Amino acid sequence: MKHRILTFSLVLFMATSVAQVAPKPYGVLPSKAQLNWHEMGMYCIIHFGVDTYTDKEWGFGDEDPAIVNPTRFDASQIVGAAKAGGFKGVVIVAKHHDGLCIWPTKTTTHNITQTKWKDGKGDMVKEYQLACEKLGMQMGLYCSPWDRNSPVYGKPEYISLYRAQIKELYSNYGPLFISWHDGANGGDGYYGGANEARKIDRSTYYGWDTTWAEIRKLQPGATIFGDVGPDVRWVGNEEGHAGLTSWATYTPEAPDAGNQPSNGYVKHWLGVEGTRNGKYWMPAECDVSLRPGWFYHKSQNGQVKSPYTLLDLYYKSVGRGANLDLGLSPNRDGVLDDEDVNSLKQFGEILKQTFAVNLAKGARLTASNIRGGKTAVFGPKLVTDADRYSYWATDDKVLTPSLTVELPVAKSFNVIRLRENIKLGQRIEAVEVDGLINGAWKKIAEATSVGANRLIRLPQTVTTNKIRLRITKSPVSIALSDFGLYKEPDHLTAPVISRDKTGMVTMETASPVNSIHYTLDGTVPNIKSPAYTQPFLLQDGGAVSAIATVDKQNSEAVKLQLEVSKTKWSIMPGAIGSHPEAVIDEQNNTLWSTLQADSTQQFKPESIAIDLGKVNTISSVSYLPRQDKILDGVVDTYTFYTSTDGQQWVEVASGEFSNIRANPINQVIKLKNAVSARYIKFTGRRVVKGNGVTAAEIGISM
Ligand code: FUL
Repeated sequence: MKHRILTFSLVLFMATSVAQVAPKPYGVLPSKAQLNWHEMGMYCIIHFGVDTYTDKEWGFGDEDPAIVNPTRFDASQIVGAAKAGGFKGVVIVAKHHDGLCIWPTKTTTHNITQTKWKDGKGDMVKEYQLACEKLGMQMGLYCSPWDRNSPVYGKPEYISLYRAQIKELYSNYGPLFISWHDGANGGDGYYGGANEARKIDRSTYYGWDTTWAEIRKLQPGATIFGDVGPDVRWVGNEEGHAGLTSWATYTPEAPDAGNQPSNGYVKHWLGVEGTRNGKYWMPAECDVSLRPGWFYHKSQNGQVKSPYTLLDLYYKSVGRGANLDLGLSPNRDGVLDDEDVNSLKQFGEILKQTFAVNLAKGARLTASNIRGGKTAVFGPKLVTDADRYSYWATDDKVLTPSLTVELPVAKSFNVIRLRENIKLGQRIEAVEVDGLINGAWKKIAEATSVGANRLIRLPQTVTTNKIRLRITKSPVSIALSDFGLYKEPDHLTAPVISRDKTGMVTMETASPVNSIHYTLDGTVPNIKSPAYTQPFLLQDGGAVSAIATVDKQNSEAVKLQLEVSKTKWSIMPGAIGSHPEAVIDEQNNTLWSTLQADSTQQFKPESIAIDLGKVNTISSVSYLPRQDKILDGVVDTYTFYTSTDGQQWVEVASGEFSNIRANPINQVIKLKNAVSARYIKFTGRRVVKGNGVTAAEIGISM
């Protein structure tokens, strides 16, 4: 009996001492699938389908699958390009809103077997799976809940059909890292020939709880992405950045995939920052496309994001504890254009070069406090061992410790990396970093929220042998797993190109350069291209590309696609609403608005007519929605007209600005045939929200 009491108290003693040693987890914690997701940091999302051939962003659902024929489709080329960019996986859009399934599904005949590709015997999802396996990349799937082809969309039967699609996809294509569910839902479509609008209640129609439970059974290793989770939240923009402060935890207003804050949507979307001490572990995904649109459009060649633009987005997403999901758009042949491949490759190289060596490795690390004095278990050395889960911890009562990093010799760095062991929750709230400069401590950086990853990109390179990290705010003891110092390779910043209202083009650089070279024909400039010496006139628009050079080093090229200059344009009489002239002032931040203050007033279509001052040959027209992230008056159904006398109008384009709610970029509509006209008219026929029409700019290209 005595012996038993002794053993019992020994066990009790051991249990309490272990409990005292390891810090108690703080708040909600990530699941295993979420830990894998955090470790990935970056992946790509691949859009290919009928839209690739119709030149649209959203198909209506009535497209003939026979138009799809990617004769050179090569999943390895696409996945390989993502891998070269440093991405760890790819999400395949297996079905977009148009409903075409790019795998031979049994759930609908509207699938890959109806295409010309491989005589209808191919399976794109399978080919992606094999390419991923070969290249050591993880795979995820996107099967759009909104289906503009399905006759039963909007009815209860559709939900069983959707779940059957999920079941096929999640049973036959290996393990997935993410189950991706977009938030665009309901509206008009083909729906098996009904050609009507079908409204659904986003929060109840899909029965997400049941679908999610099925997904968890089929793919336990996958995180589930939706506008508001449940595992990964949408950051709230398609620009690729999270908030400067970004919490992995989040308390959505209602945890369903359809909830949106009611006023302003994106502007007031909390997903960008998350919620400190939120109810769920639900980190942000930042999705953005390598090109302006998600699908391939030849007209967007030359607008592929440059390696340094991608790098900037990397710091603003992955560097803020979120993940980057970059859109890739295979062309009609079924491969990525060289331009896209090259940008990815160069971006990957910059990342590799930057993060190859942690300059803090081998430094003498002195912590103001070590948990229980146990240097081997919780000492600061663990922050440079490249293990995301081994960590330096402090005693429970020590909330604002500091860590001094003494390098054997002075080093130059411009990136600082911090990580917490997130298995113990997101603990740290704020940090500051000092460098010993000329014998005195000088603050060189500060940040709020650390979490899985925090990269601080310094405005200048710092050279020193002594750095001090101060945790300035934490509600509990800390568990820091990583402290890194890195040097992003030196590079020359590209020139900034701008054009004023009179049509004069100017090129500027932040610091002095030897020369700037440019082209006007869309080709990439080099040192032999004409040198820029003074502003020049470019009223007809076109593509202006430029590089800067210093001592034989070239910057990357920038390209500005300019429309016809609006110098001589005027608004025709009769325009209603406020500031009609704003649509031709070449200022993206001003707007014309017919929104009515009286909220009982209903929306009605409104038009604005412009005199171009002379006859132009118009090959495309454009609408730039308001750029202030407010959705009121943003047009999603439009008509453009032209006229030679300002009285008789001919309709030249009409349709839908797909995805304008989530991605409010300039909407360029190529006319079927170029038109000679002096007058243009734009009509907003439907808006995503509000009781009037707004526009930042209306433009034309020759
Ligand atoms: C959105 C869709 O509406 C877009 O077309 C695109 O697929 C993007 C990634 O998600 O919800």
